[in-house]
Parts: sequence; C-alpha cells; structure tokens
Amino acid sequence: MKRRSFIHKVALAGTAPALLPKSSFAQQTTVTPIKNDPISICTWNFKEANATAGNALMKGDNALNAAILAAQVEEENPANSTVGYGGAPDRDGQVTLDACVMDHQGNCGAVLAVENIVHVAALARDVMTKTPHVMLSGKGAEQFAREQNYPNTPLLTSQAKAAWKQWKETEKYQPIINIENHDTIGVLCRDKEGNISGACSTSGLGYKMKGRVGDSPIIGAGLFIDNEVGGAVATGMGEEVVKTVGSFLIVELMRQGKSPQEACDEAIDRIVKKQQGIPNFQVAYIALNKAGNIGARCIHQGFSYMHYQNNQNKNIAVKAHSSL
Ligand code: SD4
Repeated sequence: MKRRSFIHKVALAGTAPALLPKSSFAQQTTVTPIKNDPISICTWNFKEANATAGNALMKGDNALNAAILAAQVEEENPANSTVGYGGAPDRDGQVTLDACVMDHQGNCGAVLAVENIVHVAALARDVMTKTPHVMLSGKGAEQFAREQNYPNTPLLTSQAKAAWKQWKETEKYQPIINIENHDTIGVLCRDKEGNISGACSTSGLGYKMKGRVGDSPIIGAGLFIDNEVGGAVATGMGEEVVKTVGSFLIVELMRQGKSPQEACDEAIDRIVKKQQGIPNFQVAYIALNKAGNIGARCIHQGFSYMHYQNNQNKNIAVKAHSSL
C-alpha cells in the first residue's frame, strides 16, 4: 500500500466513524495510486542492459525485477571483463563475483565472493526473499545457489585467462581509472507505481587479493534505496566507497533536501578531499530521486551512464570532479 494512502486510511480510521458521512468511506477506497513514467538508469554505457530494464518497466514489471534483468545482461556478457561471466579473475586465477539488491520496502540481499554462478544479482534477491539473512558469502552462497538450482558455470573465459597470464608476468597491482568505458553495473529503476529499487553486480577489481570484497555487495556503500527519498549506486574503487558509505550518504543528503546532483557532488568531494593530491583511481555515483530527477558525478573524466525514459535510452557523459 502506498504510504500516502496508508496514512490517509490510518487518519480516517482514527476518526470516530459516527462523525464521518458515508461518502468519506467511499472516498478512501477510490484513492488512485499516483502513476509515474518508468525510469531506468545504469552505470557506464550498458545500452542493452538499460533498455532491457526500461522495456520491462514499460510492460509493468516492478522496479526490482527490471533492475535485476538489466544486471543479467552484463552478467552474461563475456566481453565485459568486470561483471559476471568473462570477468577478470583474482590473483590466483579465480573469478569471484559480488552483488546486491534492494527494494522499495527496504528489503535487501547480497552475495560475496561467489564462484561458478553467473546470475549473482538474482541470487542476492533469493538471499533476500528465501532466507532470514541479508548476506551470504563464498562457499555458503554457492551451496545456497545449488539448492536453488542455479547452474554451475565456470566463469573464467579463455580471453580473461590469457589477460590474467599476461598480468602474471609482472604481477603489478595498480588501480585502473576506467576500464574501456565499462565496469561494474549498478542499476536504479522507478516503476509505474513510483517505487524505486536497485541492483549492483561486479567481478570486482581485476587481479584482486583472494577474498577481497569491494563496495558493490555492501548495502549503503555500493547501493542504497530509500523509497521515500530515492536511490544511489556506485562504481569504481570500492575501498574508497566503503570508507565513506557513499550510496547511503547520497540518499541521506537527498533526504535533507539536496538534489541528486548536489548529493553526488558532495559524496565525490568527501573522497577527493581525503586524498593527498590527485587520486589515481576512479569512483562514480549515479542517483535518482522520487520525483525522477537524476544526478551523477565521477572523480575522473571517462564515466557515463544510461538513462531510459519516454522510450528513449540515452548515454550521458558525466563531468569529473571540479578540481580535476
Ligand atoms: C569494486 N566497485 O569491487 C567494484 C568494482 C568496480 O572498478 O567498480 N571496479 O570495488
């Protein structure tokens, strides 16, 4: 039930029925939900993924389903070296995936360091809906996936293996600013009911230490939704996003009255201010509020996001932090 109509009904329920004309009760049942035009935004230039979410929303699918459908497009894409099948492995040559989802009721689920499962955003939803927990990691998450009949799929493609072998020649671990204009997929959707939900899915930093987990499956860091306010999602150097609880920060700033753009600006500013000199890593945020306003900011040039609305799916280049 929508919050407004719920409050309306509670208010009416709290009033002595004898004082209300019959027509008042008739009115409360005919409150029509506010319709909104569907919106989907996602990190980077994941055109097909965002169109998939947009089309699902137009057909009346809910925001959470749509966001997960978008994530699945990239999870299956072998050419994307930072998400799902075809993702870059860790130092030991194993691909480990992280994902989370959050819905308009504040429910959330996450999986961390999962091997051999492609659709980890859907698995995160299953953690949310089918277990009493919020997060499952490693072997436990994989066991749960098997119980839910997820296929066992080796995630290391020959292309990713060749790149890893080449990396092993020097084993130089350094942050990458932008990976060929694509990276972690973070999706925020608003459905026809006006509800906002989101999903985030990644293989994390390429050649990371075994067991390393970034921001993407951490609720509040990689993704946060508050359906009264809006949502935010992150991509880039997860350690820096975790340190500033970036997505939660953005949603709280929007709650305090900042626009999505102002909130993203401040969240990026908090990271940049802590650095000595110019950061050698990328972080980018996108945010969506209840009114359908969008904000985005990145540390370095090269980040863009997709925006689906009114049957149009556009790639929007994002301005870098003002000091860079
Ligand atoms: C992480 N934020 O694991 C993710 C992945 C990413 O550039 O976006 N890498 O830190």
